[in-house]
Amino acid sequence: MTETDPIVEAIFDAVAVTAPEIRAALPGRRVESGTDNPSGESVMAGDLYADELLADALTAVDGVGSFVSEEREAAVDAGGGVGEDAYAVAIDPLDGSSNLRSNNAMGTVVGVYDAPLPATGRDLVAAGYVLYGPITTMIVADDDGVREEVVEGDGDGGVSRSVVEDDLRLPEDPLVYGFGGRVPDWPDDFTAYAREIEDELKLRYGGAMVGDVNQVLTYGGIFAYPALVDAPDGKLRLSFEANPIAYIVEKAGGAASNGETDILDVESEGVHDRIPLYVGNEALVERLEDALANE
Ligand code: AHM
Ligand code: MG
Repeated sequence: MTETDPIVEAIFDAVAVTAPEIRAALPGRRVESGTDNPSGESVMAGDLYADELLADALTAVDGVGSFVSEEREAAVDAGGGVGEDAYAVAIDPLDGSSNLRSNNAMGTVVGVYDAPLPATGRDLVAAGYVLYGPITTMIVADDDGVREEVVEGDGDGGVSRSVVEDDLRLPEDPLVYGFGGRVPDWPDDFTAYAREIEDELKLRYGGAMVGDVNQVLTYGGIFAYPALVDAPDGKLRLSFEANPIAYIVEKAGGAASNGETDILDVESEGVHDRIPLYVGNEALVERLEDALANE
């Protein structure tokens, strides 16, 4: 598929239209909703609001066959079989929503699959994310490459999408790293790798994958949410987080691994499966794989 795929364009139009509305609704939704999601995590009011808005917007798009969300147990049938002519859209509505309380970055992650979920990352035809930073930006990746757009609401329910970078590539000389979890929970081999990296790169960790990966896309480097001693599958979800981010970073010339193999090749058993994620400049990801293989 290419950037001219009208269904993919309509999907990202719909995501962009929700962005100013989600942003405007956040100030009143910085509290826990009182419910847990299918991954057993506490859901913020902002997560629920974003999920509902995105579900309505995306199931209304012709060519979206199903809507699958990190916040929902089951897929929403949008009235079309998923395949070549209708896609499954997988959404993390508000990635990094624990940052709501501290007012730091967060975003919306989008994966467009041409197969029903669970699927592999090879079934992605496009992926992207909205980043709620000081500016609302949207990254869109497809077969043609990776673009960065600025999304602005017109105050009347419409939005403009302005491309500010039409061929985003990871810089060759990496500058930054960000690793999730607590050091005592990391396996020794990953800790040894991290010790090397912290002498070479600058720590930039904000606690929202979209924000931290956006720094890697901008400056070069590596982001990881590693396998943990007591949680070998890490924290991030394959369908909603790891696959879309892997697709984007690989289209930008980087690499993405679960520690052993390309994330995009990993078979998914259930839509809420977790997976360790190591993503960034190819040389850094290869070194990581070597470090984990030498345990
Ligand atoms: P979420 O989708 O429920 O917000 O969880 C995923 C987030 C990622 O954005 C981020 O990389 C990670 O959780 C941060 O976790 P931690 O607070 O353990 O560093
Ligand atoms: Mg998330």
